[in-house]
Amino acid sequence: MKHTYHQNLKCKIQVSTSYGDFQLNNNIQLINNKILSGERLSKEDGINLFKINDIYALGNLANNVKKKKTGDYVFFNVNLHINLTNVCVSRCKFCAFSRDKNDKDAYSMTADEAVRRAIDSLPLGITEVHIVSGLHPDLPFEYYVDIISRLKEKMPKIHIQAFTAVEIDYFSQISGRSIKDVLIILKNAGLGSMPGGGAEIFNSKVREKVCPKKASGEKWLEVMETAHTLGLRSNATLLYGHLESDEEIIDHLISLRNLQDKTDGFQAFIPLPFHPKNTEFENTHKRPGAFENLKMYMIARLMLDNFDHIKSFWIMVGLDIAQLSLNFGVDDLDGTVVEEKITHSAGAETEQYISKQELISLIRETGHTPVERDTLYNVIKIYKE
Ligand code: V47
Repeated sequence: MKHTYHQNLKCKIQVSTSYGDFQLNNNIQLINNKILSGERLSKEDGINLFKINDIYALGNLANNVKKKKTGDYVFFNVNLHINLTNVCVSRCKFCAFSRDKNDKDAYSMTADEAVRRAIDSLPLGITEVHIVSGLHPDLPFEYYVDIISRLKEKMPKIHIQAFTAVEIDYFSQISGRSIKDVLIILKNAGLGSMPGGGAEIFNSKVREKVCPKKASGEKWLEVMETAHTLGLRSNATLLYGHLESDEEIIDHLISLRNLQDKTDGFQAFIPLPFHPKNTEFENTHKRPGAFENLKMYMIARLMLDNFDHIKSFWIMVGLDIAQLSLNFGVDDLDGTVVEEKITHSAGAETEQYISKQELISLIRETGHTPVERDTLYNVIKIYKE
């Protein structure tokens, strides 16, 4: 029989699609069975999850896990982000925020300025100040301790979540103290918990290419383990959409999962999509799209079975995807934020502030119950209809 071009093509597509569908449905079924029986997903399962493009099926799995953990609650917090300085000796290739100290637009806040900024945000009802900064070549460790003590003195009820594991490692180097001592001094000054930044991607080959001067993945994990042992809880992140492979992402998640088994000190995982504008990757990369972002949330939820919270940082994915993510495994929205410089230096077009009321409406529209939390996930208020 003579086939037309279209008949041939249709035939080929049908054959290959039905085989592909069979394989993928099989993968979803296997993964679903594992989840239902409480079996942990393997590295191979994780890599297979990336191949599944049926986001309804994947979303269903992730959402079921989310519901088991937090029911129909979706958490949010009212916070202020502060970046004390953009001067950084690390100059990571994915970062558009950092500057050398003599650059015209380099800045460093005084302790007074940082405290003033926090006090000015009190009328917004903030319960948390979140501080992440560059690795400044000249500011001494005492500068950071002083800021924490003064913030705590002026606002004793506000939780201070500050300094990535990379910053803590740097403080250890500039002060000549051990990581443990640095953390004890900061904790005594009023540090409440640590953000999850600086994790990027743990794989050393990729890390060497995207942030060669930064503390290693092993060091990041070591600092977090020490912090958790001292009773400081923290978050964890992943920067994706640059040079990393699916396998390297899964390895990153498994490293976090292993440490969580040991310490139970992580509160939330936040996947961060790379924004390439004004970075070395501006001409070679584009920002991950909606599909990739949702998939990342779902995969994180399914792989990180020992993390209670998967958080969407709406600043990086946009409010639309942040809202949609609530039906794809995410249970937490960060936050009111107020000021954000890192992603906005790299071309983010989102606002920098959203009101508490807007966050509540956004969550309600998805059929979830908004729950205002403090930094340690104590419930402040449940917003029932
Ligand atoms: O570590 C830097 C990332 C992080 C870019 O713990 C970039 O609750 C995208 O960690 N495109 C800092 N991302 C922010 C961060 C964070 C944010 C919100 C909540 C929490 C939390 C932590 O931002 C850095 C790096 O991974 N980053 N440059 C960029 N061009």
